Amino acid sequence: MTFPFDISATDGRARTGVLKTPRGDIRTPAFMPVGTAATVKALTVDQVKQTGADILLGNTYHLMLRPGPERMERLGGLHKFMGWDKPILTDSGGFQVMSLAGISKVKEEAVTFSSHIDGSKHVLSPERSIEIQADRIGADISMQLDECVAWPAEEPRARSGMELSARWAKRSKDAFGTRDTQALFGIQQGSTFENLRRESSDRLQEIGFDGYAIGGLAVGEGHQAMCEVLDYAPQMLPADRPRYLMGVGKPVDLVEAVWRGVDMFDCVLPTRAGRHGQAWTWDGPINLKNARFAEDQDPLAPEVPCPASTDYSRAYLHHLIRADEILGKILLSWHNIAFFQALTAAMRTAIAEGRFEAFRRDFHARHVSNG
Ligand code: PRF
Repeated sequence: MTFPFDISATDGRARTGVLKTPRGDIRTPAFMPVGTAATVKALTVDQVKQTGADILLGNTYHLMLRPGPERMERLGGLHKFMGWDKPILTDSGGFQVMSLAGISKVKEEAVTFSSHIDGSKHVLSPERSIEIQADRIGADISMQLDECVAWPAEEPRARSGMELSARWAKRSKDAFGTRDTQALFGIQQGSTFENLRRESSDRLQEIGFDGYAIGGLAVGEGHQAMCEVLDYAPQMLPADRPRYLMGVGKPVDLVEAVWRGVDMFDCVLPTRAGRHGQAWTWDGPINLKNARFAEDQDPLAPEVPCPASTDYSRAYLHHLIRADEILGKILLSWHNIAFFQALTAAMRTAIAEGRFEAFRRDFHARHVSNG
């Protein structure tokens, strides 16, 4: 049994629908706030819920190092541990090993790495990643272990990463088996090579997954090059299953990816930017640290429903950020997550009403021209 995915409307390549899970519906296009270490940084789960988020992302890499998978299981799994009863998707760990761990080594059997916390050595195989995600953490959606090749890559290197990811896809699926209440997504790789993306998606579909992710993008290639890959990559994946673009992105990246047929996203941008004083709005990003806000009594962005936007002045937020007050980080993280949820909600409505092309044009005129 796979999670039903009901696409209620399409508009060009853009789609809107609902991915139904036992822990609740995920409305697509969906943005998943990142809860790396069993918390969406600076926010309570109740605050995250108030932004309209249907699903969170957790990270195998961080949780296996701390508090550790076996302890997590003894504590009843991640949902109970962090007090979030809606769906959770976990990333498989390989990408975080590449970007965070000390010395790491990728071999056919597994990836070996040293912890960025205490230098201790760890081994992560496709089978162990599935065990941690599905059995110890209790993720609703698990991701296969993959190898994300750094950009830029020559074709032979991009091919070897794609082929290893395809072999790990099969091992991940065999380890996962078939489950009634949990899903497994495969991950397309292949860097910026269309032939490799094609071969990757063919091999994934032969194995069969509940959903399909596009990995290996937003790794330095830039918005233009990413859009060129998205001109073909989503179309290679099954139309009747959710498509998830991993680790993306800025609001304009989301709009352009939805335009090209992507359904799901995750990114640290809203929370990370919030902690650094950056607020994302319909008129583009603004940095509250800027001296021009010191005596600005206007609300931050009255269209975004959250306390930072409606209850306080820009001058107050400027002061909090300048003074490095913890409330500034909380309010701006909350605001940014609320804006990303407002953005995906607006895209869902525009697609349902058959006016996504106009929405995209207006978004560029208002948001991107200010970005
Ligand atoms: N693979 C996995 N997680 C990821 C990525 C990937 O390629 C990316 C790339 N943007 C972000 N997170 N497993």
